[in-house]
Amino acid sequence: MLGLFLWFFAHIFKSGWTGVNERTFIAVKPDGVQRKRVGEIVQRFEKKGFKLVGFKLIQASKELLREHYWEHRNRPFYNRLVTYMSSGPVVAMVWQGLDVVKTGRKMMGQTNPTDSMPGTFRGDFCVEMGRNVIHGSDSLESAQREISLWFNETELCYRDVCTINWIYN
Ligand code: D4T
Repeated sequence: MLGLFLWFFAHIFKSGWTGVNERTFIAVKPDGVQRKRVGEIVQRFEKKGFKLVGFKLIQASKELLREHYWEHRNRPFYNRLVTYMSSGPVVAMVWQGLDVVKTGRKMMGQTNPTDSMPGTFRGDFCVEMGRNVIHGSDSLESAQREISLWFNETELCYRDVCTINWIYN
């Protein structure tokens, strides 16, 4: 019941999605799952201090992926991207914390792994743009759209963590 209330609150009042309650959608792509990078990706988000709110292994349908990458529908790589993303299961996650959208993107690195610094997921785990291991929302608006697309409200866990005062002042 509390979860339902918080979900409505977050959707109606944007402030519910900001500050320490900011959330982002992160997905380990099929290559990342096959190459066993899930554990390390989860570990780095946990080590950083972010809170895991949603997590599932899912074989995404092409319909879901076309919707997810709708902004790229007219780009030449769109069909190839949808095929790649549907080629195996994806680990879909929601992470929460202060500035998690921006920080998540920094942790990922650039779209092209060649431009990604060592220490980032794409800098460390992959070499080609068409197999770049991880997705992360690029704005608060994208995060909200993607979280509602991939998760329903009952799959998200709003919970307190006892380390909060050791992460935020
Ligand atoms: P995603 O959305 O997967 O997190 O990647 P980015 O946010 O870093 O990059 P994007 O939306 O511009 O691209 C989405 C996805 O398409 C692949 N891609 C991209 C590709 O195969 N060829 C291309 O020329 C571009 C620009 C890689 C990521």
